[in-house]
Amino acid sequence: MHIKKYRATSLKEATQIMKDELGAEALILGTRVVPDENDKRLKQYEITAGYDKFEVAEETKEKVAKQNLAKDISFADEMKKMTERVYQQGKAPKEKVKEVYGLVPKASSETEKQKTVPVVDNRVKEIIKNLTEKEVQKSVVLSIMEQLKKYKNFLSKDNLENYVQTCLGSLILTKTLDLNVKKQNKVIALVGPTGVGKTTTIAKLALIAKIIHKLDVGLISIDTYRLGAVDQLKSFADVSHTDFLVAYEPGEMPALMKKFAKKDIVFIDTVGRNHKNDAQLKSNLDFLSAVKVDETFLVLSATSSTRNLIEIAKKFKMFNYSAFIMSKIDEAVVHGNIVNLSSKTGNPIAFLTNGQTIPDDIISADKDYIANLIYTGQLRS
Ligand SMILES: Nc1nc2c(ncn2[C@@H]2O[C@H](COP(=O)(O)OP(=O)(O)O)[C@@H](O)[C@H]2O)c(=O)[nH]1
Ligand SMILES: [Mg+2]
Repeated sequence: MHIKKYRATSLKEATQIMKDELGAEALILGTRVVPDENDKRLKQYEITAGYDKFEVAEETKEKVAKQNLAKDISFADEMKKMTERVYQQGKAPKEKVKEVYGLVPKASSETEKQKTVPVVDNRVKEIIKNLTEKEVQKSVVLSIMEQLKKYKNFLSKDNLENYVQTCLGSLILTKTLDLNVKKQNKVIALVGPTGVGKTTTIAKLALIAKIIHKLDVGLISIDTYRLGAVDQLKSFADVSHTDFLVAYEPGEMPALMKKFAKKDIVFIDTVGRNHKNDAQLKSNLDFLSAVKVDETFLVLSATSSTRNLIEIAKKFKMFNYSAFIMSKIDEAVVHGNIVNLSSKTGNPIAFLTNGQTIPDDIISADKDYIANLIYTGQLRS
């Protein structure tokens, strides 16, 4: 699944640009009017298009491939290139190449240290300060510094930040959820505290599954209060013409699942409960335990402190979740808590959500993206 945005001064023009690039098969997921980037007094039309990887025009594929190539130059690639360069210049004995890949202990001659360390050391101090300000925990910062040490002799003030971000990324675990699951009757549940964005995230995932993958989607809401907590998902189901059922008792769950047996994918929305109250949590668990759930995600707000995130992650362990969904990254001031959470708990991040717009504001978790988000605070998409 790919989502891309197009802007132009008229809707017609934006549609044309989209069709030229993605072909006639691309789907328009949404349109909105936005201020012109260059002149805020003017308006532009923005189209959000959804397209399948294989429907993209050849020419575009090449363009995208080139961009990705530039973007994807990973730490290992960069190390390889540098090593080759040094090698070609005839300055590197074989041991040096091994050392780069951490196969033998690094050389530590005083002259080598003196050549690179002073410039880099000053920058490293700034980097530690930046990471700390982003609320990256000390243990994580130390781990990054440990990794950096290995490459000490190859660092310069120009490449240092890239290395730091790569080291940071290596401490973030991610998981991909394939939504293209036709005829699999895949059951996905979202759990988490109240107000973190579970229902909104389900609406985003459901719409992507429906529109982009053309899946038959079913929605189940667990309402343990009988207080109309399901209204929000029901409204979404009505508008998007998605089948929707409500369970009021755990015992009703098998029958509801039977009704949805032919659905490609079923999303179960739970009502947020106080994570400090085990009995309340357990009541949600009783519903989910009554059926076979393929995958459970714990939704956590990126605006929470590391301490709270870790505490909530512990409390929800009983749900046996496979990954986190970090919501509201657009509202968080700093994002160090994401790497703290992932490295501390050993659980991966599956998605990030960055706003209230359905289905646009959801991003599949990617190490490079998260490392850049933490390091720079930029939400670039
Ligand atoms: N800014 C922002 N708001 C969000 C995001 N996800 C959800 N929300 C908002 O958070 C509020 C609570 O969301 P809801 O889905 O009802 O949370 P739930 O109680 O966990 O189901 C709503 O106003 C949503 O529009 C997000 O990624 N960014
Ligand atoms: Mg909800």
